[in-house]
Amino acid sequence: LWEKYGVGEADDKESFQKSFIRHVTTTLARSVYNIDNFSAYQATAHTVRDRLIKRWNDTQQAHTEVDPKRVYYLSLEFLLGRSLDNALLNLGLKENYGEGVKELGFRMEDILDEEVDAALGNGGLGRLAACYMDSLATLDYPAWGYGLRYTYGIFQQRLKDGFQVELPDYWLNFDNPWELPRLDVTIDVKFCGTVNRYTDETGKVRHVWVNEDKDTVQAVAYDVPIPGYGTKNCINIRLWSSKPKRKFNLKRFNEGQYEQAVQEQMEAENITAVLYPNDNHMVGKELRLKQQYFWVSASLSDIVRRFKKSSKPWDEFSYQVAIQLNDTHPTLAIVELQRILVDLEGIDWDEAWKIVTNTFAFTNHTILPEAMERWPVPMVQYLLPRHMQIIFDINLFFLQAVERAYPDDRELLAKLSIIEESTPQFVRMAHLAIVGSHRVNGVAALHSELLKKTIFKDFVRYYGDEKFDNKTNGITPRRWLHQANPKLSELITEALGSKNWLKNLELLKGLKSHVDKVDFRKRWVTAKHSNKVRLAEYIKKSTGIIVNPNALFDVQVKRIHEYKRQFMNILGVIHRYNALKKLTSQERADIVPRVVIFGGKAAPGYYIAKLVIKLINSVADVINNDNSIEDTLKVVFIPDYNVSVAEIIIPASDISQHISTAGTEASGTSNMKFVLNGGLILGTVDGANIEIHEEIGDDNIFMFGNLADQVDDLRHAHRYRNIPIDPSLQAVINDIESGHFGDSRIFAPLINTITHGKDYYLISDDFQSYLDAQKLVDEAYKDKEEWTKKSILCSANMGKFSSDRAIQEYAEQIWNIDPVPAKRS
Ligand code: 26M
Repeated sequence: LWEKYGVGEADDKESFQKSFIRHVTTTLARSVYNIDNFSAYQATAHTVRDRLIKRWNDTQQAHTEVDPKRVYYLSLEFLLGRSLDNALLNLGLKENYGEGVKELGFRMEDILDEEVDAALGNGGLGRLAACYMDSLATLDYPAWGYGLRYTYGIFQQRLKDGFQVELPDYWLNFDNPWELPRLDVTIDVKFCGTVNRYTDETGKVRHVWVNEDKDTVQAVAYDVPIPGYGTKNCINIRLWSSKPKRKFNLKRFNEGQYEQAVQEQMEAENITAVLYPNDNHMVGKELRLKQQYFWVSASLSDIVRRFKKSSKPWDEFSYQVAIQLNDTHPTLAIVELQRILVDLEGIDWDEAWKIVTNTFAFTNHTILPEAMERWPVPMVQYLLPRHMQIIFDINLFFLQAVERAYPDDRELLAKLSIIEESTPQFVRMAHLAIVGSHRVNGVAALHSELLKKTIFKDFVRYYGDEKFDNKTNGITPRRWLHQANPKLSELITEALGSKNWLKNLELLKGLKSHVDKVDFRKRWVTAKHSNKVRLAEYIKKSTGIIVNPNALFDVQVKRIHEYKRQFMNILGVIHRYNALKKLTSQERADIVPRVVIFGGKAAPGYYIAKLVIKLINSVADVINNDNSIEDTLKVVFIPDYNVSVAEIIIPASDISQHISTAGTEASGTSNMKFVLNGGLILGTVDGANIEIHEEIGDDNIFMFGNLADQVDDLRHAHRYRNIPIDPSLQAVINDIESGHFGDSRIFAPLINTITHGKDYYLISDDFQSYLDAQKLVDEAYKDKEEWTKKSILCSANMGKFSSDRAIQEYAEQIWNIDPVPAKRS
């Protein structure tokens, strides 16, 4: 049939052009004599979409035939970025289609640049989910993503007088070719109501949850196809959008209360309106809890419906279904499945609980106490009365088992309890997630160890440590090297003799034998240089600042957070500036010029993080306009850091900073992206930095600072003893306080975090060793040939950090799933 109707098969230039013109004239209803870049983008996107749908159908058909165990990745965030370039490359269409648009008078780069990012995530956790979907598709695993289709993604960042201002990200303003609305897949989701007890025909006590129509909302599915690289497989992310079940309150309308008549409708639509912009920080908003249940309920009913189609008995559920919880955000899924099995299917509690725990596994992404999800019991009780009962029962049976194992340890019961016995009580979502899962993992070796030694220590004591393991994060080399850095990708392919490295990143090891070839190094440097020119142009366009592509590009781009210590970075910049000013012109001639580049969003309510942005911009203003230092230092804050900006910044970096206080950054994933692109890193002994160090060796990374096991003692000392501030740091603080960077009063709360606070993130303790490490960077960069060798060895040793490796570990060790390749029809 596909052949007969000529839908979405052919890959050649002519078929592309035919389809392009058809979409311009029909889908867009435009004249072919009047196509702007945006229309060209839409027509190209729709042409690619046709091909995606074909593969997507073939993949679903293969899954239906085999009916394998499937994995469901539940994530409130999928930070996909743009899709067109990625789809063209993964499908192998880029060359032919590039020729095709060229003949029609367009440049593919301009077309690609028309796409808005799908920014349905905050940062690391959301982007990780996107990389994992790419790997699941590439490795042919039968997998689904489930998430929410937010009307507004992460806010857009502008700068005004150096301060961050937030603009809404209304990304669906124009048509979105990367989603397939499934108006036929709708699911009712209940809220509030009451629970009735009854005795069923077998004499068993059962519960039924009933509510009013006005408290039910409808979930509508929107499917986002995710193509694998070098495979026919194309998997699906199902995003739910909320809409009212009861269309309109006619009674209210007839009473003349128009506003009230539409209010219910608006409240329903509100549920998926906006992505919460907090990263590594919990906010206890009721609407956020409603989002979580709405999403979990719709997803589980979809999953259960699919399972029921195969008519297998319930005790085979966990042999057909694996559900991965991306942090605690979907933890209610555990309760919801238990409710479905017990209340709706009439399965005995214990049997149901076995099915539930064998189905779920939980990934923790942070150890920061302020990020731990806790929900007030009265709030859960009001919105989800039956779930609250079930949580209490889960907790009771769990604590009874603990009590049997440790009859004399009453403190242990309080520590392990899912319920925090405060006023009001709280539900501890991480505890619920651990109790309801068969496996719990951290995202880098150190992080997973710290979980076992600190916040989950008591659970390790009870369950033993087999339940807790590590799955070090990974990134997709398709987007983060092949797509973002085409020049380097081409050079690597040529040197290795094939593109196989894109599916087996360990093959990059083959680059090692090229390190000593002068010509290869020259081409490596040329690729890096052209990326730096591209970034310099972007900086000029987005900030007006002119930077020298021959300078050392020093980059820190990530969410702005105290634990990530952008503050320490800018304090170090001030130190450097003051040192440069003291030099004579002759001495300055020996200095390697530096461009220090920042980027990242602060949560709108995070006052201190916003002050850090202001300080960076104030310091940049002074330094960039001081001719006396003769362009040896420039400071840039690139606004609105997002996935597509990252794709320009990362390949252009010489050194990037990953300088979190030891023990606070669970993994970090941009560190992997930088090194894969031949950028060196300056980092603390934290997260995945440690494993990157192990892989690339001492000579190719700059590590500094106190270790995680020293942090507690240092914090204790800051709290209870008078620790003098590091003298170099004090000098920098004095400089800010003297008004050198504008009215210092606005920075007082920020400076206080070090001087009058407890220096919780240990900037003073690490400052000297940070400056020392920076000095080593300056020295090393002077020897260009040696630096280039380091750069090559960095990429060459990054095989481990492919998301393919990570996904294979999850698939084999946690999910127990096998690949199901789609057949070509
Ligand atoms: C929670 C409650 C209410 C509103 C928002 C949240 C919330 C949202 C995102 C909490 C945490 C969120 O993300 C955490 C995160 O991104 N963690 C990062 O995960 C990466 C992938 O594993 C790691 O590499 C980073 O180190 C870690 O900070």
